[in-house]
Amino acid sequence: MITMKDIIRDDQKSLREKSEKVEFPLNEDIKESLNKMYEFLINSQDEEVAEKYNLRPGVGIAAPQIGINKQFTVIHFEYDDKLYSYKLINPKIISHSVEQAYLVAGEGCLSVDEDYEGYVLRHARITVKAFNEDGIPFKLRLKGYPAIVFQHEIDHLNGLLFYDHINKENPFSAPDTANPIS
Ligand code: UDB
Ligand code: ZN
Repeated sequence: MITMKDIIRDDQKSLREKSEKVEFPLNEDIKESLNKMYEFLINSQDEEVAEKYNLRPGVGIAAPQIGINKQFTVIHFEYDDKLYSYKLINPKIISHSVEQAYLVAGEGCLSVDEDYEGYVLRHARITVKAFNEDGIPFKLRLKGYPAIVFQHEIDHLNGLLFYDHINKENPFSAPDTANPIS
């Protein structure tokens, strides 16, 4: 099983590389990685398992975070009574709002052990195109917190970390038009 010691931290430069597209049909290694990443999210959200193995409660994890620089990510969380549970291969934001949004509490990351305070400005609404494990394309329209999570994970596939988006001079500045999400 994946535990925190398997997760690549932000002092490793592989986390800053752009990941390569995945080819279909998926090979067994990638299928196994997807399953292990999903299992990590489930385990990390289970209070007993998380305590036993010291797991942070994850809502998403991207392949570069386990040392695989390929374009896939797994997302699993419930929000507003809706389940967001996806294995995304070669995901891409194909359109986004001009309007921005940010989490009032800021962001963290499984790959970042320190706290970085400040607003992470992101697109308020996105349309993501991705492929499932069988190579079938699908699109998702997301807003609010789910849109933040998907952008955070897709950023990892491009070598970006949440604190890259924090304004260094003024970490808690945001345009009046940006949506605070609490
Ligand atoms: C997370 N989890 O998984 F509101 F039950 C974060 C960590 C870094 C704190 C583990 C998280 O926000 N969990 C959470 C939030 C709730 C209620 C709850 C659990 N990530 C994913 C990550 O690092 N992926 O690479 C960081 C999130 C910050 C904003 C979006 C993703
Ligand atoms: Zn992250």
